Amino acid sequence: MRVDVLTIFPDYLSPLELSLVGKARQSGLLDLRVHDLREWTTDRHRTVDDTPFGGGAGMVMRPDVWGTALDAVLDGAGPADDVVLLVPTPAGEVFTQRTAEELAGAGRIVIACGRYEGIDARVTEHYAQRPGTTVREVSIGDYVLNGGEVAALVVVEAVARLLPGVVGNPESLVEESHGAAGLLEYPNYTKPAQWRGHEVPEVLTSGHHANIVRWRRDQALRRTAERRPELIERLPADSLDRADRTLLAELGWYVDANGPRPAEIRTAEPHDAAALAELAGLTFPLACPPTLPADAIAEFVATQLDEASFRRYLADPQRIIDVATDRRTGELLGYTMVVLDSPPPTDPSADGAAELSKCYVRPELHGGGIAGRLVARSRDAVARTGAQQLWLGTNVANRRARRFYERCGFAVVGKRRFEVGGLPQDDVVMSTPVTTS
Ligand code: JF5
Repeated sequence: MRVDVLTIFPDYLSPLELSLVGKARQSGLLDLRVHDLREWTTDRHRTVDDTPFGGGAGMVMRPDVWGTALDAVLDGAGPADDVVLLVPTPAGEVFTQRTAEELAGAGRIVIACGRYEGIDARVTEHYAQRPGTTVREVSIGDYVLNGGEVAALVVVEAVARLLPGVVGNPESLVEESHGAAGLLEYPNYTKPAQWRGHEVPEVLTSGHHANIVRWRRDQALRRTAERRPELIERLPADSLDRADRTLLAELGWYVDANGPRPAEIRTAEPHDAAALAELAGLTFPLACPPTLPADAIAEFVATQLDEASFRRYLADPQRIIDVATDRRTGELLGYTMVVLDSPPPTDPSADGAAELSKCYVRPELHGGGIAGRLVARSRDAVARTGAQQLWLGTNVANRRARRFYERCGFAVVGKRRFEVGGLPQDDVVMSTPVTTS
């Protein structure tokens, strides 16, 4: 690949003689040429800049000097079509790994390093019209440098290491492109196993490969959520497995069809009554066995899960309702309702038992970790009341619910009959001890 850099400080690019890029040049994989812009000046002072039209501070680089220089370099050796004219500027599109990959596939690159307040805007306008040429103004980050040279170093290094044969072990590029699947890298460790009192995470020395893969994935997700939450929002939903979703839920995210979104878990408020009734009406029928007639379900929904009922539940000091909502839109995603001082039918004399009477999440969000967070929050709230156990009843036929509650620490302790619309239903009773943490 041919790369030309134009600058008034050619020495600034001498690091490109070193290391991997230097080797790529020596081996002929990279034909990199650095030119002094002042070679194309015509006046005694070798002037490259002038005062800005319209006034203001600083100087602007003259288009005539740049035009002569760029014509000479572009019409020199190297492919004439498929040229990218790259102009580093804080006002450019963000330079990313994707940009580097695109540039690695270009025929040739010419980098124009501006100084002062930048280059007269007609230069990019002009070369954008040149056949076979693409102009890209790129920013390497939201900060200001004195000139484009350091950005040029960044671009050349990022592109050169993608050229075939430049990186010794192409495996490391493959590993990276997994990381480039949108997460920050997990932390790395090597010997010694103990250093200044800091240990290597035990899982990495366990030899348990699957656990190591999972741990690294968790670390990558945690780091990304903490440092670059905007990257979390760009993860495709189908790239996230159940363990990812459970972890993301702990970190305050839920996953819908479009990918992760910030969630909020909070105590329900009176204004939630209508949304709670709407979600209850939607989700309750889905938890009923197929043998239950629709009118029995409808009657239960109309009398126990309507807005007025939820208003009463919300006002009842014996009930704790928690909700999960989309942090941006406020949309209700799921809810739990606990009834305090409600002993399980399997142990009617149990003192200080609380009932998890509702736990529902929008069906399209099932498996997204929201229900687990809601149950954890309900359990904490119950623990603060001093209750010893939390129990629930769920239809015997609802295996999915039973498996979920088991993962939450509930165990089956017996059975009960539960009336829906006047028809007795068989429920399993499950319970979990509640301890103050
Ligand atoms: C430059 C006008 C170019 O400062 C930068 C830069 C920051 N992020 N990416 C590039 O480039 C030098 C400064 C002022 C034009």
